[in-house]
Amino acid sequence: MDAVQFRSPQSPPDSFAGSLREGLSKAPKEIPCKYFYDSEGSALFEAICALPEYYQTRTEVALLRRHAGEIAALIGDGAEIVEFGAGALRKIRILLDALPAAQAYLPIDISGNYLREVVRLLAVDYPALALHPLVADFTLPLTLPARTGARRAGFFPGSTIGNFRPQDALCLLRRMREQLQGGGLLIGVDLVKDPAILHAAYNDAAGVTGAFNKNLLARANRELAAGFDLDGFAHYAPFNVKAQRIEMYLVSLKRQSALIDGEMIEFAAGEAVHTEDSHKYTIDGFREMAARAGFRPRAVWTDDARLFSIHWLES
Ligand code: AVJ
Repeated sequence: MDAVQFRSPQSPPDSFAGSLREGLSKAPKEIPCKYFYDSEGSALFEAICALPEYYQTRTEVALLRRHAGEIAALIGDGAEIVEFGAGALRKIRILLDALPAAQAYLPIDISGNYLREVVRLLAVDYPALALHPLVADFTLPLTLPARTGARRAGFFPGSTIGNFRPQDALCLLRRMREQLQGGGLLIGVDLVKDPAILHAAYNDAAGVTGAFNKNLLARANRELAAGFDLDGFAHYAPFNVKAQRIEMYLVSLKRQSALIDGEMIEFAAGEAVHTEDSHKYTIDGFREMAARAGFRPRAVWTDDARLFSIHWLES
């Protein structure tokens, strides 16, 4: 008889334990990148954002600051801002400071704890703003409450769109367009550039990105007592020129095994676990994709070195 039916009940596939078991049972092995962001992982990501090699955050923040007035004029007064994945408060604050007449802020995030903190901090500085946090995975279909503001505008900074394969990114943009109920989307998109710059950004000298990648294993040890030997894995993040994306892997340096959610997972020496894709776009390539998703690409802002872009897409 199949041994499966005698195994203890397993965790649901949408939990960390269930996803990990499922992803590590595949060939090739993978772990969904959304599991990077527990509190340790979020702190490591904050550290990445401050790295000299990681140009993205500081470039996007500078663009938001420089063009905040123009962006605010496009969004208009009395708007309701929907943020897909409540990221760094720094960015939404730039937007809100430029939009004194904004009516409401709806951050959508999988972490209820993080959302509570966001709301607590913003309530102090923006007393006139209605705050409607939504604990949800915005990558899954979800119905937003009916619009209360004069209009709705979406905010999706940080080039999180790069984590999705182009086909999935297209679907996600389509869905966001529906959720925005006629409103526009302000979205940050990392650009294709010299591969050496990209490579350095994901292979920093201080090893913070490696620690961020390995946090998936550390998290499995903390939450699931998986027993991973962190030194038994290498961080590997090459730029795939043809697919225009950084690919991140954890490579097993030896033959080893780990117990995940009741299942013994074997790793061969040299076997890779795919942990993240970070797609890069040209400005025109991204505008084309947005148009295919039903948006009308309008303004786009970029820095002199063309490292990063922010797009305003109308419905
Ligand atoms: C948050 C998805 C934009 O792809 O650059 C940073 C995550 N991974 N270093 C990115 C990340 C490794 C980041 N995003």
